[in-house]
Amino acid sequence: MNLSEALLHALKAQGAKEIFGIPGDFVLPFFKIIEESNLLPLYTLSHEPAVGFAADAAARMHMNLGVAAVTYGAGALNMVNAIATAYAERSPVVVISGAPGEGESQKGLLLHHQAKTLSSQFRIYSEITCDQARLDDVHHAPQDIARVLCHAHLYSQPVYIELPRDKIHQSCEEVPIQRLPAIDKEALRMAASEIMTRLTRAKKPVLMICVETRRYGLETKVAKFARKLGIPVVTSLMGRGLFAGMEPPLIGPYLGIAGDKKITRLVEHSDALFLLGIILSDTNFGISKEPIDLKKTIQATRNQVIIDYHVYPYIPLSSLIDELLRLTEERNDAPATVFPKIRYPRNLKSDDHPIHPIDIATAVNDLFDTAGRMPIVADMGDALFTAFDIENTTLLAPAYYATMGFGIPAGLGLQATTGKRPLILVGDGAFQMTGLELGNCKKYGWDPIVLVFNNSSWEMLAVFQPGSKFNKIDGWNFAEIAMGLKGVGIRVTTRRELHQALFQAVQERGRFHLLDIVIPPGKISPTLSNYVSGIRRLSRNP
Ligand code: TPW
Ligand code: MG
Repeated sequence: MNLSEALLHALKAQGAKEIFGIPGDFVLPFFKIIEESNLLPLYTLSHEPAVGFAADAAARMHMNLGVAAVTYGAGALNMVNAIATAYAERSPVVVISGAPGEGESQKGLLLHHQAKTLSSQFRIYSEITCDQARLDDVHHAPQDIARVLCHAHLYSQPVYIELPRDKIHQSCEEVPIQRLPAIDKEALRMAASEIMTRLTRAKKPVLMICVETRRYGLETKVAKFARKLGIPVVTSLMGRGLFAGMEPPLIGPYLGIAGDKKITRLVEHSDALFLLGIILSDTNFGISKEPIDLKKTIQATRNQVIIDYHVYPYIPLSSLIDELLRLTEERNDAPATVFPKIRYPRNLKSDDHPIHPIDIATAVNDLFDTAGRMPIVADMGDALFTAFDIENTTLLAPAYYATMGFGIPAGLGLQATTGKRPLILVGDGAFQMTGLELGNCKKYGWDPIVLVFNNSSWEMLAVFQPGSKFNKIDGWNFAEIAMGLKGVGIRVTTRRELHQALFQAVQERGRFHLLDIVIPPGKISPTLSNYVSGIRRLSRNP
């Protein structure tokens, strides 16, 4: 076995399902081995940010490793923002970058794609990955690969593997499996029983779940735990989409000042708020009506538990949930909290009225009622906020790191790894960044339905800062672009046209459908409007 095969076998054994990539001379031989070994399918895209976003989406969907393979310098450095997204939002993407071989670096010449020094790229990636390995010693490579893959799982974050091109064919031992560090069982029992005591003594306990609950594949177990205790469950803003299809015991998303008032009160008045798998970000907690004193919450995040001013430093989330379930084994389900159901808009009027963002949510809810729910990918901008008026379904979005350009490539990654047809919500500004990736659909048989919120504006910025001319962008004809990319493109300007085009899109499989939805200037979703006015109010009275 050579080094490349050893790496591919290890990726597959540890849960990778496919590789996204763009080749270059430093990785050409590695790509040849990927293709000829047939170990993992290879999907090539057009621009490296998309490679990173697609691999991130695949990791988020199947709750396991995503893989992004690129060339040195121009390729890898082009993917930095996408991997920073995965780092910030805890998505275990394995970055494999080709690199110059040992001999090449000793000729005294600068090598093409070299920015500063030959190790600059390694250092840049050290900032946005949780572990790194340069495979320049084939005897050591199996342990190095084992270690970084173990850490990708442990921290649920990206790792970086640099593959010097002179080592690609060298023979190599099989990669062992590195086990996770042993857990202190006594500490685990103590942490779980403290949490149980706090929750069962509280008058108003609330469980708030966030993305890590999904990253570690714990949604079903956590739902069972909540049912046993009868605790109401809410998601954080980032956690929107969790518990999709498992309605009870989920109440809805906590959006503080911008969301459902009853949920806001429930969370902010809880005497035992259990934050599970949460990312303590401003998007999750910066919009509280009454500030949440995090010191008084119970926090189980990734690999540690914090409770009442003390920390249990190494308690993996999955072990904690198993232990909590064990403590509730004897119990029957407790009565669930009765809570008014959130009403999502339905029955779009089929008339000649121009389309507002809420109409898009309404049309999608109507569609889901007849055709079933689809997984959604939302880009940054009002597309994301509009998703909060759509029934709960699997949702991928960069809701904390908030990068634009995620939507289209993440949708492709979702379909590549699950085979499911995604619904992609994307602003015109975000589409301008990565929308051309739709041109790769034909090659792989992907057929997402894409809803472009075409408001000729960087509207979210315009809402924060009205009056600036630079937030106007030219209204492109995205329907025509779609045709050029071998998909179906339809421009819609009225509610009737929106309804018709959406129902038509869902009926035709095999090609992507893009609805170029013209939105009048200044029309935004209720959630974005509440969010911005909430932030304004908070900044006036901090
Ligand atoms: C990679 C900053 C946040 S929101 C926004 C910008 C430029 C406007 C989005 O425009 P779009 O959607 O897509 O038309 P909408 O609904 O607001 O009209 N560069 C990157 N990411 C971010 N977040 C920005 C800039 C930004
Ligand atoms: Mg826009």
